[in-house]
Amino acid sequence: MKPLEQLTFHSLELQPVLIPLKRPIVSRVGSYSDWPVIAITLRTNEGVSGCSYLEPYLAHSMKYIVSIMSDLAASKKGKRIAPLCDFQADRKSLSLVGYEGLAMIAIAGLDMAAWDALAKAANLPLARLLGGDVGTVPAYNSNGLWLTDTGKLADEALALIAEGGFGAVKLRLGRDRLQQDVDAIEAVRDAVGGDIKLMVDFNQGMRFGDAVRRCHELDDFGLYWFEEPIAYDNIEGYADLAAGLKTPLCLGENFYGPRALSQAVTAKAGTFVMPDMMRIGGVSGWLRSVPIAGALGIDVSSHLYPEASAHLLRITETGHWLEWQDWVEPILEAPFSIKDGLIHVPDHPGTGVEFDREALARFAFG
Ligand code: SMN
Ligand code: MG
Repeated sequence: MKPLEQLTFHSLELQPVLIPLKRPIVSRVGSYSDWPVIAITLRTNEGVSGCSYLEPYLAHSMKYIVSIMSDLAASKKGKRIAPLCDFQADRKSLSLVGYEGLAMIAIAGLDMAAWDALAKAANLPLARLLGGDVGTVPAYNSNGLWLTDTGKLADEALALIAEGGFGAVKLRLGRDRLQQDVDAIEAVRDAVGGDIKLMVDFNQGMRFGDAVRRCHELDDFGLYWFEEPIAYDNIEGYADLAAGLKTPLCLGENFYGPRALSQAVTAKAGTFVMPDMMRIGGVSGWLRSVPIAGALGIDVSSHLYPEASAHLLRITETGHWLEWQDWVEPILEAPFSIKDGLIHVPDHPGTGVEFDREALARFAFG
């Protein structure tokens, strides 16, 4: 094992893939039958490799992100791996095209791979490198219950629960008419019974006025949270909604960096937050953001990226729910195990993201 201080950047390998989904996504944010992923391998001069991935939703966006990441990589050759320093410097280097969007996404991908390399070099799981420990995190299953045929939701909900002994699942809402959303909720509730927690996600599908009406009409259904009823950046709208509802409001998968999270929680825009590793800025972005929520006593869940997120939720003061998806599993060597609704963070060096190289070749895109 090489001493940590000698870990220096050699090169970046970026492999865009398109993975078929078992249950195609149908939501107010879009419909997808295949899931685009950029597999990232950061090679160091000392032989340790860091792995991470990005899930940028739009297959054609992968070439833009790869291009930004390649430019960032060129500036790092031979330099020491120092992700918290690089996070600041890389953001500054791209600030003239904006701190958010593609710039942040590219930085986050690199950052997660750099932390994975550091943890492997230290021979520690990421949660332990950060001063915490491995163990379990409560998870809800988010693999299905899209805006699909309501008649099929009951069976799907039962199948989702059986996938890992889950006690919580997420249902997507925002159909044209209130009654259609009510029918979907009732179909799932009747099938799973009263004890299963039911999160619902509107995927920004409503304008403010419609959201006021729809959320109040659904406020007595015992739902665990209302996620993103309106456009993600309408922070005043979220604060107005949150103030008038009994059901907790959840947002955050579209926070780009610590300031976005800070502004939202300061404005009381949500009861809960759920940062996404790709948008919050990778491990460094998470470390800089979530203590703000912690200090305010606001619970923090994750969005996508179950492996890296699980490590971080283990060290998050107000860690709440991990969003479980298996969409990237076809390219992973060793997916994390899920039992009794808990994800198990393995006691292995790094984040636990390692690629099945044959699968990467099979799903190669572009
Ligand atoms: C979501 C994630 C990925 C694709 C579509 C919708 C959703 C979630 O917002 O929170 O899982
Ligand atoms: Mg969501």
